[in-house]
Amino acid sequence: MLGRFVTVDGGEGAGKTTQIAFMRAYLERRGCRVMATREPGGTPLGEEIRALLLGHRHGGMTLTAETLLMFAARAEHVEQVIRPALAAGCWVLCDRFTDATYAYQGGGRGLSLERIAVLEEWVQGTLRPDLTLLLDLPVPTGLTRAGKRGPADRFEREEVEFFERARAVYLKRASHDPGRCRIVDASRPIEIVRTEVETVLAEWLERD
Ligand code: Z5A
Repeated sequence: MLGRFVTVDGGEGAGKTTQIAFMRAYLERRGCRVMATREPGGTPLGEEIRALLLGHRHGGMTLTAETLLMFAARAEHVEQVIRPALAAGCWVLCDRFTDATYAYQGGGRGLSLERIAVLEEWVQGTLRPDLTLLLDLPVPTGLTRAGKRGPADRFEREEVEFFERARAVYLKRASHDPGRCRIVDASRPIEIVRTEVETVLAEWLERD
């Protein structure tokens, strides 16, 4: 069976982690080998970079440094984890990927999308997700969910407008690339979202 690169993206508290656990179980029941991972992170160095990116004491990080750190973690992740797993026939389920850079560093912080595209090309070459599930929900709903988890990290302390701009970029990218992206209404109850996500995966399994 072919490996597939599936990314799950979306705003704060959209339910990415929750749904990836269901997706993993579903695909394994269907006989797939699955590797679940996340960004920023996914490798020992990537997890250290994640701690720098999310850590409170780095509130003054420049946008250039933030973006390059995202891609430094991604470079490790792509070469050490994602490409080898795909080559071994695994379904790779990745909690956030480059759409998040376009949304947060591009939409949220105002970095030019052309600059992000240059880094994407450099770090990933031709690697792009086969399927991206965009878990979309109103920003206040997601922030309320995420807020119940504990102290806010460096991103979670941003203003609502920052997340609204990120959401707009996510939705624009997804609507311009319907072959890759599926927008899932993540404001609905967990089990409803799960059913829709599993239906999408079932369609992809049919393609193999
Ligand atoms: N970032 C970036 O700027 N640029 C990049 O290139 C990348 C990332 C890759 C960390 O990401 C930050 O990195 C992120 C963007 C930035 N910050 N922001 N914003 P992250 O993915 O680790 O952080 P996150 O977005 O804060 O993830 P999260 O809040 O953990 O959300 P989630 O995984 O989507 O949600 P969850 O943990 O599954 O669920 C959250 C809670 O909601 C939990 O209590 C669930 O039980 C509940 N939940 C889930 N689904 C539902 C439904 N359907 N109904 C009701 N309640 C639900």
